[in-house]
Amino acid sequence: MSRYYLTTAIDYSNGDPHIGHAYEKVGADVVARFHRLVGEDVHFVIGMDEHGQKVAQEAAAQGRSPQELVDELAIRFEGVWERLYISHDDFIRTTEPRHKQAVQALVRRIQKTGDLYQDRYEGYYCTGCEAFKREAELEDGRCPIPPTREIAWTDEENWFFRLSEYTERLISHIEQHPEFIQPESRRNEILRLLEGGLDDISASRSRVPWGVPFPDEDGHTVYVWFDALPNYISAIGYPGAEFGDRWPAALHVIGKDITRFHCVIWPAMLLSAGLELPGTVWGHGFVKIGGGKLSKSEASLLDLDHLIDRHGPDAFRYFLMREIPWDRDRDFASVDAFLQQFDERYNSDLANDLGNLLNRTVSMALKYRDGVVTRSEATDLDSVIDSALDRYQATMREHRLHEGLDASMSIVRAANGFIDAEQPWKLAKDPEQRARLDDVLAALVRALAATAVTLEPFIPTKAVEMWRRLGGEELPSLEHLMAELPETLPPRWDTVLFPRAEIEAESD
Ligand code: ME8
Repeated sequence: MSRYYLTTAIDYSNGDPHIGHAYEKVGADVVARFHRLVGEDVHFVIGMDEHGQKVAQEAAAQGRSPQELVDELAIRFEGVWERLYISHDDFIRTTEPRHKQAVQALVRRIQKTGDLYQDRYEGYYCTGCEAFKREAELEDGRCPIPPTREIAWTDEENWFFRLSEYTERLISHIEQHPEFIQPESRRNEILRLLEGGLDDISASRSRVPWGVPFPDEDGHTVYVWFDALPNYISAIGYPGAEFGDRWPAALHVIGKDITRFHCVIWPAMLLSAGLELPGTVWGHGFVKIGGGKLSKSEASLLDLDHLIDRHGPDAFRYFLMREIPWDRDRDFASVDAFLQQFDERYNSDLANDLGNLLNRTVSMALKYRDGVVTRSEATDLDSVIDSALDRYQATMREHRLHEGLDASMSIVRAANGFIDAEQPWKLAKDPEQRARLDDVLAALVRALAATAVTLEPFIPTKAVEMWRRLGGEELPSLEHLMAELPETLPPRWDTVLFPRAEIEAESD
């Protein structure tokens, strides 16, 4: 069975989970579930980035110890991921002993290759990015990425990593492996950056006590990105032998603001340590409101628990994946526009198109055939299903998740059109059309089955509910879908897949 190890960014433990975090975790979960659906041995890791100045400052502001803060937030994040059906196999926290040991082992290994040296760092540090900044990266003395944060002048003795030595090797790896950085826009960005040359970077901090102790160097901690990036190997047992069973990762899912860390610093660290590079780094876009990054107040208006409660977890997952393409930014004019769009999508795609298709098909099969669906001739609808399934697989394998979702929903649209064109209620009145009615009903059941299976990565519990309403039990793999089609629908049940939402009229 082929193995598929994928990860997401580990989230900073300095505040509540927000919609950007949810978008990323849901997208990665869709990828994980798709790979399980095609029969691969998936290992999916997410987690928390718990060290560094940002976390220490937040704890201090709350008058608490950093450990207390990160323990509480880890529970909060995991609770939301559970509500959103994130199917991770592991949840790595950088304060765990297994992680600290792995980081120290990796630092020692890099040290042995001669890529670490001591020097003095004098320059700016942005706590928001947890990154050292060149003067040229600042605008009016501030970092433009988290513009609300003060930038601090730092002067400290550090261990430095010879990042500059890896420029050529990174360029050649990226050129030889077009799949390494995706989507294309991110790849070009990183190539441009590399062409400009790299500076060495600090690997330790001597003024930040909240971190992994730097090996054999009292008072130094590992620089937070040098600590965070190795979560991808600590979670699978580095430096133990079992690490080799999962590494290299097939995919790192991250946001576009941290591609530099994942496509330059991380691969250079791995090359230095003599480890293989991950297959693909996917830098997804940003959810924006009013053109900018989410402000704290917008993030709290888009509270994840409220959004999940609004139409249920499946619907929220659907909306994120339907409305925010996986390869670029999506800007909503305002929080209200976001919510309005969510309600409209819910009613049009889920309550109307999908819910009605299921309802109409099941009702007709029960009414006209007592729920027994006979195997039948292929219809026009079947050729739509076949080509949608091909498109689904091709796009999902390339991580074009919004296109995969569209392929799946195209079956729903075609099936609704098919009902309107065939008018089964008329066929049912005409004894000569018996065979045609059987063909039509069976094709509709096949369409729904294909929809249920292909939507599983997006709406996992509703997809299973759909499958059960068709008479199935466990969802089959994509390969066995048509062979495992149930033939008898269970009697009617009362629940509606997606009840229509009452939408309040716009207030302004
Ligand atoms: O960057 N839209 O943590 P983080 C989409 N700890 N994605 C967004 C987003 C938005 N509005 N805002 C944030 C960190 N993200 C580090 C990662 S990995 C070794 C260490 C994404 O909590 C962001 O791009 O700031 C990142 O991938 C993830 O959420 C966590 O962000």
